[in-house]
Amino acid sequence: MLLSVPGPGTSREQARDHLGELVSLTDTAGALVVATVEQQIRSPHSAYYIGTGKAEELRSVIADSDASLVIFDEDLTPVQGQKLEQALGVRVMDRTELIIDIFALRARTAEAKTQVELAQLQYLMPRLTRMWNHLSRIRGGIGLRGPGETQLETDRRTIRRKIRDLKRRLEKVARQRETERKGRAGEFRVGLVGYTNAGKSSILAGLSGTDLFIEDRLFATLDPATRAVDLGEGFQALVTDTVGFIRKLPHHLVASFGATLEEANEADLLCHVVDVSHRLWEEQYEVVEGVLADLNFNPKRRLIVFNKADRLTHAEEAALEQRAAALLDAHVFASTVESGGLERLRTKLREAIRERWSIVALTVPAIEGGVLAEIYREGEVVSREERGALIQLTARLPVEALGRLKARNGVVILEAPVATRTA
Ligand SMILES: Nc1nc2c(ncn2[C@@H]2O[C@H](COP(=O)(O)OP(=O)(O)OP(=O)(O)O)[C@@H](O)[C@H]2O)c(=O)[nH]1
Ligand SMILES: [Mg+2]
Repeated sequence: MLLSVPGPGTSREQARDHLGELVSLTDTAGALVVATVEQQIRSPHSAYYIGTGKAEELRSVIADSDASLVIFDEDLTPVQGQKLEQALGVRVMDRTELIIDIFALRARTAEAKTQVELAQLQYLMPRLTRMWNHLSRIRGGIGLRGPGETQLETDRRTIRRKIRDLKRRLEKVARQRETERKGRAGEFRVGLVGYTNAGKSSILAGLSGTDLFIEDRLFATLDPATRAVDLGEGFQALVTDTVGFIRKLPHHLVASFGATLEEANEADLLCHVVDVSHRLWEEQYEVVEGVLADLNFNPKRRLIVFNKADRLTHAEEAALEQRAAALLDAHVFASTVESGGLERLRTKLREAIRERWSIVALTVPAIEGGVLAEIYREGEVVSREERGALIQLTARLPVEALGRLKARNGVVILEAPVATRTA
């Protein structure tokens, strides 16, 4: 049974869509929905979150529908969860637990599994007492007391140690990723972020012509996937697909997945993919922007991709075009199902590359091995000529690198940068 508790100021339409999202989350987790209950409240009740009267009513819905699990579309404190379970006589899950559960089901790679396990343990920590109550109830003996404080303490210590281990493992993976990224410094990198089910993986599959796991369900992707994409006209980019976001995304998960998202943060261009055919796309857009802000994302360039544009009429697209003009970032319409639906995106990506690279002629003292190495690492050397103690180069370099090189000993940049394309 699902219980949604829209807060004040939630419109009917919004409340219905939020409940719809909870139904698909539940379906993704593999549970069957037998009843849904909606309860508007002004502020959460400290014991049950909902009022005592409502809890009574829920008991009868549970009995009528034969529900064995109540899923709450909010986060419950450990105490609220415990009290509700006692009052309702069935297992109660809150939104965070449900989402973490889906992630656990979906995790395939070692890294994703580690990230999910960390989130699970952090969620479990303050709820240990409740878990123990479950166990003692199952044992069911009269007068059986809960586990002694010592047992609980031992468990807490074990979990704390496990959490530390997992964090250490993830830090190691993060360092490896960083090394990999450094090796790709010369390439143009694009990160795809967005609400779950917006079509990020479909876009990467469409751009790269490779297969990716795509599904009309939530959280199809947990691991970042990077593909080389040929953008035409001699342009190339490395595009990374990432885990999707959702409303009220558990902060444990955001924290654990921070390292994989770092890939998108350091990209040369961050594409925020929006399912523009969704009634609540604006809310979803804000949710994603909120998570990015929480993660301290600070992308060099940004582009909003209005995906699933095939579902819009021309009039709707024109109206949106006007609204989009008010947004701060550049935007583009896209569709992964229409033929040619990604052409405008490809053009935008080529433009972004053009803006980033400059071709320059420069001289570097031959003894400045470090500077030369930097030029080779960051850019592409088109020609090289040794003139005594000086080396004359023509190179294609990122604009940011030019600024840095200018400040180096003996480096002279002979020509004003000319915007150009990569060969
Ligand atoms: N009509 C239409 N459907 C699309 C489009 N792009 C993707 N879809 C569908 O939207 C659903 C989700 O696509 P995915 O590519 O898995 O979305 P995602 O953003 O990667 O989702 P997560 O990995 O769950 O975050 C799939 O059923 C796709 O077939 C589009 O341009 N038009
Ligand atoms: Mg995906």
